[in-house]
Amino acid sequence: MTQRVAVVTGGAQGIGAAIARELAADGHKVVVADLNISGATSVAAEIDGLALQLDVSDPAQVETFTAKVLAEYGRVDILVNNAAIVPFTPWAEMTFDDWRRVMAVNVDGMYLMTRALGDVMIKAGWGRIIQIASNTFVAGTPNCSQYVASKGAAIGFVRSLAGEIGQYGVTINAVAPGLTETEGVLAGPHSGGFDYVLAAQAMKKRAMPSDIAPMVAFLASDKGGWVTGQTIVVDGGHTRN
Ligand code: NAD
Ligand code: 4PL
Repeated sequence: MTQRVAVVTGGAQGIGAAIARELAADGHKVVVADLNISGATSVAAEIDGLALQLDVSDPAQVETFTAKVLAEYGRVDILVNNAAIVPFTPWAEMTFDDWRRVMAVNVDGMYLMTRALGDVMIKAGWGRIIQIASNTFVAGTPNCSQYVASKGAAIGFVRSLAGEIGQYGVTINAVAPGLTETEGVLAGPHSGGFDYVLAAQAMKKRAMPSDIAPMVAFLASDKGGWVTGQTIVVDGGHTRN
């Protein structure tokens, strides 16, 4: 395989870390971008990648980040927009601040990163953009309506932008995982959802981050080049559409 430069946001732990490992195993140089620089540094060390601290919701930081990646490698071929806030917020308790923060990271972050790095790919004439969505958009999972709305935004974005950037050799797709055992989920109330989800899944086990990463790597590869504008649900058959 051609060695390419991949950026994985939120790569310090969970699904992002598994994606960083998978892309490195495919031979790519991986930039692990995260708010949590110590976590990003240990993942990057494991895979001979580069760790950079980044808040994807901050336009100035995204600009500096992009300049650093280009100074280091002179190219960016693959972008995985994985960083997100995964809240548990019953509607009765939701404030406008809760709503805005999730939109800032999950939606503005997707815009800013795609604007900055997608434009590099468009100029180069080859690229892969993968947005991590969620099967909550299909299932209508309660207690995180701002999050589900943000994942719907991602799915809409991918559908629309694919038609504009395909002519430059750039694909954009979404991967929609189901409930997956990550540090983030284990630390909060979503961990109480595993029994329900396991009963609904066709495949009877808890999803691990390593169950999600291979689909991302496929979409990032040359072999994935005829797939664009799609949302691939990777949830052990929890939802079926
Ligand atoms: P997690 O909470 O375990 O890890 C998220 C990572 O993103 C952390 O390292 C965190 O520091 C980083 N991050 C958060 N805000 C950031 C910001 N503003 N800038 C840069 N980095 C930031 O999450 P996870 O469970 O691994 O989820 C990863 C992705 O998968 C998310 O997009 C999430 O919505 C999606 N997803 C997760 C599940 C699940 O059940 N775990 C299911 C479906 C979809
Ligand atoms: C099925 O993406 O996909 C809870 C929390 N349950 O974040 C998710 C399911 C959660 C999910 C998700």
